[in-house]
Amino acid sequence: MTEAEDKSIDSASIKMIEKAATDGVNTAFDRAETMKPCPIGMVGNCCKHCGMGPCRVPLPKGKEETPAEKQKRRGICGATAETIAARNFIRMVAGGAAAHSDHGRGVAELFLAVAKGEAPGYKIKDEQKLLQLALDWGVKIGDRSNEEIAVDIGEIALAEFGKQEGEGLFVKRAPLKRQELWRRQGATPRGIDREIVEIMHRTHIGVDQDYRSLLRQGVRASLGDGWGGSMIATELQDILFGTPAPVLGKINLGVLKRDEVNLIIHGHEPLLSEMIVVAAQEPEMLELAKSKGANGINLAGMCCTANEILMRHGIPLAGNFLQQELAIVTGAVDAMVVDIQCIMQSLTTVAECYHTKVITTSPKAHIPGAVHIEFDEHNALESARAIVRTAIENFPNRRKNVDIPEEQTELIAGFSHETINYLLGGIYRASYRPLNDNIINGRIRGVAGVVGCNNARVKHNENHVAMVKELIKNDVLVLQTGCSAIASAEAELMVPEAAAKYAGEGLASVCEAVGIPPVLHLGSCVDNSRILVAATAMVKDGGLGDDISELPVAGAAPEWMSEKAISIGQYFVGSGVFTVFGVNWPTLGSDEVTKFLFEDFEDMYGGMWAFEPDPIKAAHLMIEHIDKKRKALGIDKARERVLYDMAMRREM
Ligand code: XCC
Ligand code: SF4
Repeated sequence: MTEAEDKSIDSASIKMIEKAATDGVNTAFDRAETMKPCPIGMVGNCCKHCGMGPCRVPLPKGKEETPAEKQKRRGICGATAETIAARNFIRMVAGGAAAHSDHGRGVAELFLAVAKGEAPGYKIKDEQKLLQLALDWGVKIGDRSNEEIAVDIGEIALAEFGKQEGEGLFVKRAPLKRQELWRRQGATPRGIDREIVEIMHRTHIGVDQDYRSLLRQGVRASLGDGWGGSMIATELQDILFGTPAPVLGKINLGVLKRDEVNLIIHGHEPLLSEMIVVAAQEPEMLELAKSKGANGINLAGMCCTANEILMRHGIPLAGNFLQQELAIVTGAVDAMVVDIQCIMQSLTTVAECYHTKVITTSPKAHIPGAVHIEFDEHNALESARAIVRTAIENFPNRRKNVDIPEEQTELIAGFSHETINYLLGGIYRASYRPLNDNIINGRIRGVAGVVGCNNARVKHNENHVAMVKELIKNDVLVLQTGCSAIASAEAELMVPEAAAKYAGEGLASVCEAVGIPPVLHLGSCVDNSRILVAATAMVKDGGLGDDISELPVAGAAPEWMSEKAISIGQYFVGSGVFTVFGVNWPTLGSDEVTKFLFEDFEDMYGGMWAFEPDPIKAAHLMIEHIDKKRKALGIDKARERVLYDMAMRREM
């Protein structure tokens, strides 16, 4: 195995890692080798919340630590390893919940501007979803126009962020039993911002110093993300830009074109990218491109923005988190436009070795060395045109070092909750009944959400693909978002043919009957809220218990790295889902905190965390949990019958 083959399982990426070495370019793959993690920080035991620190609390020397020894293992202020690990953990939740929610706030602001007619170029695309939300939130419909209704919805949505008292409005979407549990545990989120600020307060020196109460606030803030900020982002994006429906797309670095202007859109918010899609199709832009010697304008997405524009417009997807630098290494990217989140600062230095222009657009996210073209939502099309023009004008500057790997695969994306409902239930009676029935009769063993990032500490895409293959082989239907979805698509798991190739017989038979892949692409990271909605729909359809925690489902992020992933995992757990993370676990420095998250949480929330770096073993932890839930529901025997039938069929 070559050095590059050790870093990714994806052949396009391997080629570009090699090209980067030839071109003398330093990437995250190189930096991960030289940057050794701090062993105390890695397990969560380093605190720098005040100027007396950083305090690095070591792990206990042996198993038999005396009280006197334990007494000494503290920060200067007296904080124990438990307090420090819990504080660090929930600050990660706060960071992640803040990122998702501030994205949601941005969408709500645009939504309101569109409703008021202050954002030309945008309009409300999904009327049905608008009216549904109006019903959910008690907004008067009558004979009011969509815009009038949307003004009310936009204002209510924005107020959710700063609400001081009461419960988040989307809490009511959860199963009743779940809502009651949250109230009992003191975990029902109030205003989204409030829960995040409260984490920052409680984790300040000398405030909350009981890891149990710290972790409860972590749950609360994460629920404000999943059932708050992220859900607002997804709902309003769907109303504005259209609810995704299944679409055939292409993926991987091979989607870049040698003879066309390549413009990559990278980041998270679809606000700008929707307009770039429009601008890039304008005849004047095409003409300008031709005048510069290009045969067209090729848009491609990266990371979660890519998921958004793929789902809604079928725009090709160039890659996931660890492929962002590699895209530039092709030498064929004329501009990479970014907004917020998961954008490597090194993009501008990598770009120096080629001709690529890196364009930042968010007032919240600047990078030295990048061109800044601020996105003005009141004049969005003009901003988008300026960006497309910058890319076109840079096309003639391409250097000799262009090499685009040919790899690209197909995928079907766009499985929103609505399409799953419709596909499985049929046109006349959209419902989750067929999914529930197939779970009850055992053809589908359960459902897993496999989500999250790439992490340069492990081989790119390897854990995602290994875990997903193992799950579908065992008849578990897999729902995906984010960079994890991209990894599976690059491995050709998101096409209907994958069912016959990789899925167990039960799952394959359902996929073939409905015509869906065994691995469904549900969108970007804020769209993990779609998984919560889907899980709730399964509960409401009946036959699988009264709460999400009774469903035969599990979650995972086998290559997680971002704080957003921790917030997502925490709201999965807080919603009653068993969730296993790979790579490393940030509280291993405190046995008590880890045990609390991995074991005690199950009694409190019905869902709990687990850590397992081996993706196959992790998949089996999920399957075991699914089987445990099947047994509790009394549907474990059905599956044995299905398997028996299949064995008999094979013998015939
Ligand atoms: Fe970022 Fe959303 Fe993680 Fe990918 S999966 S690395 S968070 S782009 Ni959200
Ligand atoms: Fe050290 Fe306490 Fe300050 Fe943290 S808050 S750096 S543990 S003194």
